[in-house]
Amino acid sequence: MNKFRFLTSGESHGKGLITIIEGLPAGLPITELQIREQLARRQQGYGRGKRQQIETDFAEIMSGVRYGKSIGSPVSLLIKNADRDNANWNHRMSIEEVDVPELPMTTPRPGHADLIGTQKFNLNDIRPILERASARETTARVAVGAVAKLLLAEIGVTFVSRVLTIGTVTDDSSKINWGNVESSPVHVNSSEIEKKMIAAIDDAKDKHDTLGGIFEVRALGSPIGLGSYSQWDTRMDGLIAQAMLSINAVKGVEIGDAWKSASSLGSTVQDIILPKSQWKKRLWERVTNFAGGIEGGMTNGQDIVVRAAIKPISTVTQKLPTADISSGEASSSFYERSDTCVVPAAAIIGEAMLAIVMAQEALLKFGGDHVDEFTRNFNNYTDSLGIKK
Ligand code: EPS
Repeated sequence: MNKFRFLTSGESHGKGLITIIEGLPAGLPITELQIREQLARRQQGYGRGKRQQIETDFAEIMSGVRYGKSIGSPVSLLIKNADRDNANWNHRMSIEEVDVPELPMTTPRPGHADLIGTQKFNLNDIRPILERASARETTARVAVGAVAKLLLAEIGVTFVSRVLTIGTVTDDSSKINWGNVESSPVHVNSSEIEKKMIAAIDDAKDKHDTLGGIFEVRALGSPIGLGSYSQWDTRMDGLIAQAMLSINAVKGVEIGDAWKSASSLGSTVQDIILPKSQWKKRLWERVTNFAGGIEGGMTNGQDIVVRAAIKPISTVTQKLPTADISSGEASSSFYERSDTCVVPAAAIIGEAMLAIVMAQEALLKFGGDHVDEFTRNFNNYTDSLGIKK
C-alpha cells in the first residue's frame, strides 16, 4: 500500500482544478454528492466576493471508483472553474499563444505572493503567480479532505469547526451548539456575536478593507497513538501545524490551550489522569483537555483541538502603495475582485487539512489495502487497549 498523499494542479481562472489521491484503500464507499457537500460548505460564509456566486464547485470523480466504492487505484477528481467560461478569462489564461497578449501586471500587492513569485520564477508578469497562489486551490484540498473524512468515519472519527474571532469580535462561548455553528453565515456559535461579526465585515467592506480572524477545528473520536515522539518529523502536532500553515493567509497555529498555558503554572495546565474508580465513559479518563488531544507528539484519544490565525487577506479594494516591478517607480497596487473576509471558509479548509493529516497517520498506523483490513486492524488495536466502542 502506498502512503495516502495527493497533488493538486490548476489556476484560479484556468480551466479547472485537478487532484490525484494515492494510497486510498479499496472498498470505501464514495459519492460525488458527499464531496459536493464539503465543497458547498467551503463556498459559504458572509464576506466572500462575487466569485462564489459564479461557482457551484463540483468534483467529478474521474478514476479510482467503481460501483460507488474505491478500488485501490489512484482517485482523480476534476473541478471545473465556471468563471473560466467567458471571453476575458479565455484570453487572459489562454493555453495557446495569442496574437495580442494582455499587458503584464506589474504592481504587486504587499503581503501577497506577487512580488516574490516574479523574482523566484523570473517572470515579468504577476498574473501567472497570483493564479496559482490564489486560495482557489483550496477547493481541491477540501475535495481530498472529504475523501479523508469518509475513510476516518469508518473508525469513528468526525470533524467540526467554528469561527472564534473576526477582526476584534470574539466568541467566547463555552457551550457549543454545532448545529447553530453550521447554519451561521459566519460559522459562529453565538447569535449575538454573529450579528457583530457581520457588522464588522460590512464596515470593513465599506472602508475598502479586509478582516482576518481565528478559527477552531476539532477531530472528535480521535484514535490513541497517531504520530510519534521518536523523530521530529513524526510528531502529530508538528504535522498538523504544517498542514494548517499551508492554508493561504494562515499565519499562526495553536494546539489545545497553548497561548494560555504559556503564561500559566505548569501544575495547572496538565490533563490529570484519573484513577479507575473515577472513569465514567472511557478508560484512563481526564477531566480537562488543555493539550488539545496531543501529548508527546501523539494523539492521546481526547478530541484534537486546533486553532489557526488567519491574517486579513492582502487583496484590499483600496490601492496600497507599492513599487512597479518594470520601472522601480512608486505606484499603487492593482485591485482584483476578492473577498472581504474568508475566516468561515478557512475553518472548512482547516477541517479538510486536519482530516488529511489524520488519514495519513491512521493509514500509517493501521494499514490496510481494503477498508475492511483497515478497520479490522483498528479494532484489534483498540480491543488490545481495552477500549470499548
Ligand atoms: C482569491 C481571489 C478571489 C477569491 C478566490 C481567492 O477570486 P477571484 O479573483 O476570482 O474573484 O474568490 O477564492 C476562490 C476563487 C475560491 O474559490 O475560494 C485570491 O486572490 O486568492
